[in-house]
Amino acid sequence: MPRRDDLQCFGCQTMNVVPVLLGLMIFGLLAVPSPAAERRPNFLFIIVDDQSPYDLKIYNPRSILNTPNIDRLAAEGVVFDGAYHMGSWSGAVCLPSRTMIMTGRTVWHIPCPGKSAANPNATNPKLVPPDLPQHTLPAVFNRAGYDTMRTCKVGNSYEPANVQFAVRHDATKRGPTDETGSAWHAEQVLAYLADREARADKDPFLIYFGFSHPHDTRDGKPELLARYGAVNHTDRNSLPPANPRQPLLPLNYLPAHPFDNTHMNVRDEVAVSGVWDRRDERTIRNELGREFACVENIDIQIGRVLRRLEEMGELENTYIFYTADHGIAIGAHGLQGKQNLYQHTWRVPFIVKGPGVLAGKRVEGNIYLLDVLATLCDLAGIEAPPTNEGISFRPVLEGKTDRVRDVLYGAYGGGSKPGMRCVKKGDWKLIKYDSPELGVHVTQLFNLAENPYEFLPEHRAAEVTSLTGVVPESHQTNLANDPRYAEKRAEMEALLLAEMRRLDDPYRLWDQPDEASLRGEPKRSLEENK
Ligand SMILES: [Ca+2]
Ligand SMILES: [Ca+2]
Repeated sequence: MPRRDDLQCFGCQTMNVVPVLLGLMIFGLLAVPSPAAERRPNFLFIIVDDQSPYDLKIYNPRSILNTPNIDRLAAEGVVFDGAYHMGSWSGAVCLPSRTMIMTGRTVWHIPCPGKSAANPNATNPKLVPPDLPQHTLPAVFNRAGYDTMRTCKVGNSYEPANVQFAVRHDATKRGPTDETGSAWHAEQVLAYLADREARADKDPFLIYFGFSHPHDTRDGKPELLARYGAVNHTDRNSLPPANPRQPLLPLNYLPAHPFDNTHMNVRDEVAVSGVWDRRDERTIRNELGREFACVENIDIQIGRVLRRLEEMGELENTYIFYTADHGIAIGAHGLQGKQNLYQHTWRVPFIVKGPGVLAGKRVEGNIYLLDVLATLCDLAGIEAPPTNEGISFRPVLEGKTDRVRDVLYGAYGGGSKPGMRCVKKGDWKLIKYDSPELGVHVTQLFNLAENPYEFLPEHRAAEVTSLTGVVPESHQTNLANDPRYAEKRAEMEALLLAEMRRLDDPYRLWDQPDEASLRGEPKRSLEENK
């Protein structure tokens, strides 16, 4: 790059000869500081359906799941230990989770499709802006000149955003073959990239690369099932065969959840093909084998797309995100589904690799999936939309800070209301379960540094430890009613209430002040709280 005074001098001397041509040349030199800045970055946002971070070796060293491509992304990028979805007011946890990703808004500030009143705030225009569709991920990136493309499962997401992707190939693919399974989603992306190459399309792209698996039904490909000793079990009247190649039970496995968590009869807990209401060792280990077979296939498909980007010369200029819409239990805490707030389900896997992103870095982050929109905008040099409530975690990706917030809030209210709430700060986490209708009033307090698997007293039972091989220490338990932690519990209870107020949670729990009575209004009846 010539020095500025050289340019001025060069311009003075030659201006009389070919002024227009040289003027343009000089302008060009000044306007383009470096070749790298000419190209805007691409985005490949990979999202899988229902995956616990503990499936993956990067989060659980004892996992036998083989994911070389995801591991490579982790080695070349930033791995988040503190990535969460904010929650759900529906048994279909996908729905609010994916709506939060598309809108960058918090869980009580997003629309709720159809006639469902699952989110009581959904019809309040002050809390859920009517013009929200024009401020969603595809709308914002379309306006900024990006080519937007998506493939994903159908349903349980925010359709007014989905329809705005310029190219869209959605289908629910949970079968055991390439045409009916995860390979289909990869084929859509590969065909899109081939088409761009044929047209020599140089616009930057945003590809939303969604998979339908490992959400049930977890029908794996035969060769991958064999690796994990699993079968696509369909007979409700028999148990799947035991096989030593199957993944071990989760460390926090229980044969049943110790109490009614307000939604024990939800589909995921009683009707998933292959598991149903069973929690025996053979059923759970086989189902984990199926889960792993499905995830390994996803990893293979991701590898195909990454290789293609490399061949096209686009890989180095592409930010790659890997995550899931929420976690899943599959035997942990005696649960099967995604309708709870334990770490295996509230947390999500989250990896980012790309230009300027630190390599091989591990961070807490304390991010929500709803921060993705703000972050993508920040990385693309686009202003986040006015409706956005997320925080860009670009400073975390670039090593400028380790986290974007200190307090995390989670909600689950898809069953009996109000349902479950949790709050986390540092090592401490409070979970509360409330249903006046069911007579459920339970509080759990965990120190996650000492008890990362959220062991309960039931995890110490002989019939459990004989299966898991783990005997939790006496302090690795629910500390909510331990007088030594009364002060900590009070602090966490206050934090939870503050978060519920801040986020317009329309409910209050049994031992929280009733906002209406504080205002001198009559206390809400049970019926109104439902
Ligand atoms: Ca899901
Ligand atoms: Ca284009």
